[in-house]
Amino acid sequence: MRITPIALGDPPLLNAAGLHAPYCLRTVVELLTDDGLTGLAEVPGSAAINTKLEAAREIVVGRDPLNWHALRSVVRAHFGREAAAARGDKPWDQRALVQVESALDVACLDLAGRAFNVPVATLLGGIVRERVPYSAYLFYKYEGAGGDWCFGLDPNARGWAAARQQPALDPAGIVAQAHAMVKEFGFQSIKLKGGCFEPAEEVAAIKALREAFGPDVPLRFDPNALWSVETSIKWGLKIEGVLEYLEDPCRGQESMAACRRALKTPLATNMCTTSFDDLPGSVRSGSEDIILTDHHFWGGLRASMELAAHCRTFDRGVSMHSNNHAGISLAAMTHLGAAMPNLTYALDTHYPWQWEEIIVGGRVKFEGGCVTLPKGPGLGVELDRAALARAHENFRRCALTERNDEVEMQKKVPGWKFAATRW
Ligand code: GKR
Ligand code: MG
Repeated sequence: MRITPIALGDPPLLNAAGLHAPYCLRTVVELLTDDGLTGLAEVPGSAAINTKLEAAREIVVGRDPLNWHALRSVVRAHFGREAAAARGDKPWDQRALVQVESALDVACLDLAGRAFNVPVATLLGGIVRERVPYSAYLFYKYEGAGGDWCFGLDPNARGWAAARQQPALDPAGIVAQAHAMVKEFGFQSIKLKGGCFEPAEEVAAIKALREAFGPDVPLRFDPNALWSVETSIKWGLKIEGVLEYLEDPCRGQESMAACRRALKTPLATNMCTTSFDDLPGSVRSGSEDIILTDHHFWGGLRASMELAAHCRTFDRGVSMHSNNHAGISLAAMTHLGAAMPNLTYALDTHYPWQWEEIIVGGRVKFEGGCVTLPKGPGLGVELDRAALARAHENFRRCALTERNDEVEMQKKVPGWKFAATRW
């Protein structure tokens, strides 16, 4: 079992918890078998996750990668339970143990696919779509592209690479960003990350997007639970009929349920229903219409398929959440998108915001907003060792040990504080 922490350049993107650092952290996990196969996985990187992955090594090595249930129960017996509340109140999920399960699940599936010469999507039940649609993911941002460019701009950048380093702090900036991203990747749906400015400003940006792209381009908006129930209803009513879904306007299942009773717009979540322990509360309260799966946070691709069955039973839609990621995660997300019959929304991805890659062949191509299921067995991707070494060197040099958007924001706005409910 090899564990390699990496850092990839990331622009100064704003969100409810502050600002992205110049690098985002990921960790690459490789499982090597005694007959020479290597299974890959990629998870969010942090000292807490890496420590747990290291601690898992002694119980993983020597196990059968084809017996997932046995491996998962050994992991659970070793580490104990991780409470749903360990998710925390930030936009991203801060649990660590679930990442160990996710990494092992994906790497074991990659191994099985390679051993039997079939794609991971086949092992998840079969391919229902070869071309998996993704959504544009817009962010308010400061000027800059992140990474090595964090203290300056690349004057030679063209197209999306040039647009990516532009600031976007008002509706015109957001619309310009959307045009550049859609032109480059062909996305057919658009999401705006909110929770950064007063609701009136962000709602104006949504209306500007609607004006610019028309009613046929589905729009999503995600204030990451920074609004009170009253604010959610007040502003939600002003954009009734405009959104495909409104994501986590307010915090917690009961608040989401109250908001849902008042609005016709479907509500989606990656904040109030994020684990199997949360499902009974979701059904009882009726907190959302759509659950955003993310194999990193639900404990792997097979766990996401289990979630999909729950969603089918309880009449929930399924869409997909994303954090910053590289090509191994993109391949895993695409296999899940290819195999899940009821994943009928375009998937979220942060992929356009990065420019580096750690897989052979470099950056993955999007056509018409879609990623075509990779050819080849397993996940269908191979590690580019030289690129992995560079990304690991970035990790060593940037000296980040966890994601802390509040600290990054304080570098720009001294004294800035995260608030669980701001408006
Ligand atoms: O990367 O800033 C970000 C996002 O806000 C991310 O942390 C969230 O987890 O993409 C996310 C979401 O809530 O949909
Ligand atoms: Mg969200």
